[in-house]
Amino acid sequence: MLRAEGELLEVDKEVDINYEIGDICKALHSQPNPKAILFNKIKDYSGWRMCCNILGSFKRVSMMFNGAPMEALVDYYLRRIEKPIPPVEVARREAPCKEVVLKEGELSFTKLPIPIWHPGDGGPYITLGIQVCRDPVSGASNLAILRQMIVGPREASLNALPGKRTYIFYREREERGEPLEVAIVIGVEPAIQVAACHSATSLDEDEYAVAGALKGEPIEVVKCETIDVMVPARAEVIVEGIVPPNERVSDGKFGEFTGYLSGVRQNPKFVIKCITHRSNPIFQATYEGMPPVEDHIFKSIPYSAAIQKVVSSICPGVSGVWLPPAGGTMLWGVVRLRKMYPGHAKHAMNAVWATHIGKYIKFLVVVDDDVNIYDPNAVIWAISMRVQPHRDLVLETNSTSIQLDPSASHLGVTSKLGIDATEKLPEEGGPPPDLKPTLIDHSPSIYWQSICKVGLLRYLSLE
Ligand SMILES: Cc1cc2nc3c(=O)[nH]c(=O)nc-3n(C[C@H](O)[C@H](O)[C@H](O)COP(=O)(O)O)c2cc1C
Ligand SMILES: [Mn+2]
Repeated sequence: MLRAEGELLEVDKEVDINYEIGDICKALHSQPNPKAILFNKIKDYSGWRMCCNILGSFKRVSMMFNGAPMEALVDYYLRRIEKPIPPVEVARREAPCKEVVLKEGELSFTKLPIPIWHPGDGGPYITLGIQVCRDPVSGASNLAILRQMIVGPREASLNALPGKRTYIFYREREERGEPLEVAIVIGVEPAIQVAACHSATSLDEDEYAVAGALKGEPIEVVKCETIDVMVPARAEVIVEGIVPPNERVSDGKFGEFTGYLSGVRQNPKFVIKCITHRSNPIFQATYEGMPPVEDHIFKSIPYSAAIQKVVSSICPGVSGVWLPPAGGTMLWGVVRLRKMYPGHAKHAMNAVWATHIGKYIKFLVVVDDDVNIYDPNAVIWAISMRVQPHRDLVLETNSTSIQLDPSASHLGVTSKLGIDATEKLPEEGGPPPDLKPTLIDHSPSIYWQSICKVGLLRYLSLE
């Protein structure tokens, strides 16, 4: 499909997983609308191919949603996930991900083409593994994308940040002295990749059902060989394993989604129990680094949607939330509001900051509903023309941060700025009605009405 749409670069030149793929991907990202890339020949890994940047443009993300324009994707996502479609189990022999099952003596991460991405990284990193585990109570499958550094032939770190579901499940097991069973799934269809960044509202929400809803049909899943976890039958590679309690390994440095190398941290340890893969496997990976790259682009849809869903239910008038990729899809947020009462924009800010993903937003801008929240020019216009800094800023200190904010003086702690860029009511200190300038409005003009009716080119007899 990507090939037919001209969205795929196919590379036959042999490439090295150590730094070369990283450098190529970095260069790819400096091009406008970077394509997906497929490496057909990988040094020392004959029989393997590698794909990167599959969902690294909004055009390709929108292919999942019938080609909807970027501005409509969050609403499409929310509409699709309203009707979860549970997965269906298939037999082992029908699961392409089990075409090859490695033997005990072969169980090593060195069997897989895992790149070293940036100079300065602490080791090879799996950057687009989907980590699947289960809620011990309901059995619901949980998906996540967590970077993993290879620290030994059978060992890798697991970087589940505090508050993530994977972290909660691991800590629950750890307190009981038990391991968490985790499968790393590599090479998945877009619906699964996006569902792995879904913010479930409860621990028993099955994220395969979210992936099914996004796809419009059930995801086929199959039992693992050695652990009680279900994995997508059509995946390219499965690494089954456990994360034992009370063990930590050094993880880092790594060129992160902030554009900075992160420091070394102690993270839980993943240990391999089994590896299976297709007979002609494609290893999927993604380049992390200076925004915007694939991580920021596709994640903006489920993250913005998660906040919008909760906020629109507790604050009236909120019709859009957008986390732009340039802010790391986390540190900068924009809210579109139809203002109804004094202080409404601040109500909206507090609602956003109260959500699971929204609590990480450091700069939060609220605009009126005549502003396109997806257009940075429009947002800068609103801030420029509708804000009085002494009146319209909210500063919060000692608040929650992403752990990786390179500006923070304490890990996980940040101050936050809310910018109320809505037009102010008189009660909010806005201009009194007799002084209030009005926006240029063409609608009373007969010419404007004709242009809108037939379109500019037709109006000019150019079409
Ligand atoms: C490419 C990529 C890498 C990510 N790496 C991490 C990571 O290392 N740690 C983390 O906590 N979240 C990471 N995330 C975000 C999580 O995948 C996301 O928040 C997910 O919903 C967490 O799932 P969970 O709450 O089920 O654990 C990453 C996202 C993407 C797209
Ligand atoms: Mn999840």
